[in-house]
Amino acid sequence: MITLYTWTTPNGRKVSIALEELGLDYEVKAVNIGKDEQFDPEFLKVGPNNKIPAIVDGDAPGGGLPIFESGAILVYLAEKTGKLLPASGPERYKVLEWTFWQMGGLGPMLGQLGYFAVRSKDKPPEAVERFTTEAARLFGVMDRQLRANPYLAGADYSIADIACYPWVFAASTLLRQVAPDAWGDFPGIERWLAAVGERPAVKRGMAVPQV
Ligand SMILES: N[C@@H](CCC(=O)N[C@@H](CS)C(=O)NCC(=O)O)C(=O)O
Repeated sequence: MITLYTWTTPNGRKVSIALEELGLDYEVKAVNIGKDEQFDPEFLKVGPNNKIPAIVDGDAPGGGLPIFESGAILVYLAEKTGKLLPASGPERYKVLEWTFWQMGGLGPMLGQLGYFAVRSKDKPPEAVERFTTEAARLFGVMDRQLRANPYLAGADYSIADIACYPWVFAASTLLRQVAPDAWGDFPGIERWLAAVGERPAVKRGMAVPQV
């Protein structure tokens, strides 16, 4: 059994979607980051960076295996099951390319935009503009890829789509209202959002954790 430490945020939902898609048995431990539970010493044993998500795979060879960082978790789950990430060849690197693009670009930039445009008291204009511009650029990159391909890494749905979906979903709803300049005419993204959002496993994963 896998234990998932998570909260109601895009990074957490990447992992619940993957667990649902892969049909893996898991239990959920909600870590309320609004109440600083990510600093609980018990959680730090699996999440030493004070952030969700993290998992412990109780069935790993050699005993319970803790893993933090959503990208590492997605690769681990895909390799454990042999699904959503090709084992070798150019297709594998296409999936990794777009997965890391999310981890190093889309996620952090949208996270900062969300902070400065929504949660910050002062909403400093320079910071809002910097992250709005970068978010718009990243959406443009993503849209070009999705106009030319059904999914981010090409023909097949993969962990790259799972990594991006909860972030783009949040951006297309909340962020679109508070930072409208970040969102333009993105038919490729709109088509992909609808297609991915229709998947039953995505619907189930987006509802985790239930609080
Ligand atoms: N690079 C990390 C980012 C994780 C992350 O930023 N998690 C947020 C929630 S989406 C968090 O736990 N924040 C709590 C905090 O910053 O104290 C990953 O991909 O797992």
